[in-house]
Amino acid sequence: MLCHLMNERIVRSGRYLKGKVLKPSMVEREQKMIDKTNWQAIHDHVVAWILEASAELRQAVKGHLNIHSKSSPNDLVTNMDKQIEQFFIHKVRTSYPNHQIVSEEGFGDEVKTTKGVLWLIDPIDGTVNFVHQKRHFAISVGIYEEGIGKVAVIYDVMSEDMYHCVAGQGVYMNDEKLGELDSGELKTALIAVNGKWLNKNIRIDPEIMRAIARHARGTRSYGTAAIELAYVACGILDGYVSMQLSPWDIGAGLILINEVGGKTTQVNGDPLKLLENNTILIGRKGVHEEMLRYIQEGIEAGKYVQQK
Ligand code: 2AM
Ligand code: CA
Repeated sequence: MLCHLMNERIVRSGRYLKGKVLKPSMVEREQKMIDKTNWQAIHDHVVAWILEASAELRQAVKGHLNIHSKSSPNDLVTNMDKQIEQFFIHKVRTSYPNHQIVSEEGFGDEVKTTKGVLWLIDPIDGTVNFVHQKRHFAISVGIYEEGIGKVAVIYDVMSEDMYHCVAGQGVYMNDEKLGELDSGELKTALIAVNGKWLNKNIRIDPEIMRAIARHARGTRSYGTAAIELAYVACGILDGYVSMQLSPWDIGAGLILINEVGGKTTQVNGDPLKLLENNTILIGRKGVHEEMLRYIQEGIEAGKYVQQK
């Protein structure tokens, strides 16, 4: 408390620190050093934990997996989803006991607000790929403070590619720093979309999705939202649309995309809600607007789009 009061005085007066007279710029620097959470240190912890966990997963795909279905036969969970989630939760609770955790398999906290520091963890994003293909699955960790993205790490476990950032310092694919995303056009864009949204389904009139697919250069489907979002952030894809994703599927990817200047909304253009299931419309500028226009035209023509 004393430190907090002193900091306030330093910032207000711009003059005093430890008895010395400081210039305002020096005061700002000192202020940052005193009371800023060290996001770089947290990022480095996450990277170390992910590398440890991914070694376990690469071993696990060589052996027997214990597989169960959850809400439907396509919604799978394995012993490894649970084991890796518990590993992360133990690490976070030990190192950062005041932080909140939302995670897919339910070992995290009952989180009602985005106050404080919030971790969104998916121990295996793309569990169906993990089970069937033994590749194309990721660990996804996104960290927010007061609802604002701070650290993101997405790790493609089998290719060993890491997409990561500390907010404000740029996105990296492994050691390579990525630039801001340029604006683009749908006719030269590759869009990720799951085939199920192009066929009859309860959430969106497939004609709307087909219009987007028809006007794009091509469509792709990878079966893991985290990797698809990372691909948009680094320009391997130009857009992504999905009618149902959970907070842990998108927590890290949204931070990466925002960091490189991409657009992130629900499919009707509304802002995303961090603690709820969302529809997702993601893209570089230009491409996002064109996809949104096809969706809005469909809605105006009376076609159905279900937001929940
Ligand atoms: P998961 O593998 O962690 O479950 C597959 O298209 C993508 O959608 C994956 O990222 C998958 O995450 C996610 N997914 C699958 N079923 C889902 C559901 N019922 N709700 C939200 N996301 C889902
Ligand atoms: Ca998962």
